[in-house]
Amino acid sequence: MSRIDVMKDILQANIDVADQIRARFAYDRTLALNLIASPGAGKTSLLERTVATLKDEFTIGVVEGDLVTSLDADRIARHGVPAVQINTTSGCHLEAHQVQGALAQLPDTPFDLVLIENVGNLVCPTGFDLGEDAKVVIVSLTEGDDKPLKYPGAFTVATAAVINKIDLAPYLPASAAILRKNALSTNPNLVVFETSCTTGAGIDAWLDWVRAGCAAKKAARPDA
Ligand SMILES: Nc1nc2c(ncn2[C@@H]2O[C@H](COP(=O)(O)OP(=O)(O)OP(=O)(O)O)[C@@H](O)[C@H]2O)c(=O)[nH]1
Ligand SMILES: [Mg+2]
Repeated sequence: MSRIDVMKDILQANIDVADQIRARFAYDRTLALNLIASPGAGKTSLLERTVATLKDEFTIGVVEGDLVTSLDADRIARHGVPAVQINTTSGCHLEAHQVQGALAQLPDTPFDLVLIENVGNLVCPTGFDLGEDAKVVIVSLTEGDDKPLKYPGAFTVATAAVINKIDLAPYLPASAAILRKNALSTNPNLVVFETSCTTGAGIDAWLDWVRAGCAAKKAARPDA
């Protein structure tokens, strides 16, 4: 068997499990978002902002992916929202069977919203379906405004892009406007947000998008 055949088998096996997750989320009418970003872009900070406000409106479960430690799950749990940490040891992305195992450890309740924080990496997570409704790419201004051009895959597969750390704009050569333009040149269908998880700027627009996604999922037929 060639290396390409092995990769195809791995990806197909992943899709089979992702389909099972998708079916469960469809049955429960759960909106699932898969957050992809470089290390330190602000994935957990955005999740903290999200659960802090939306936990009073929706039942939320969080799945955290990191090589080691439960630091991120601990940050979410401090908000009183259930979070399960996956440790991939050396794996650079989450796979569907890992997420399925983590979901089984969350409380046995139909969630309105499941948030999955992928391993910090703009490359490998893009190729693995986790049964989510949408991938969200987060890119911080500190990384430079050229990232959508250099790592187009993450922006191509995403439904939404969050440009984070805009509070640092005065100190950086990067421009949020150029980052937005580059993101949209890679994927014109992206919904783009500009946020600061530190000051809270732009977070309301992000939260409204998540609310709308939850409402759309609730209204969807289970087999849709
Ligand atoms: N100035 C500023 N700092 C931020 C912002 N968002 C996050 N940070 C800081 O950036 C650092 C990384 O944030 P995290 O939320 O841990 O990033 P992450 O993407 O979850 O990181 P990994 O899980 O390690 O990949 C922390 O020190 C945050 O406080 C922001 O909008 N502005
Ligand atoms: Mg994190």
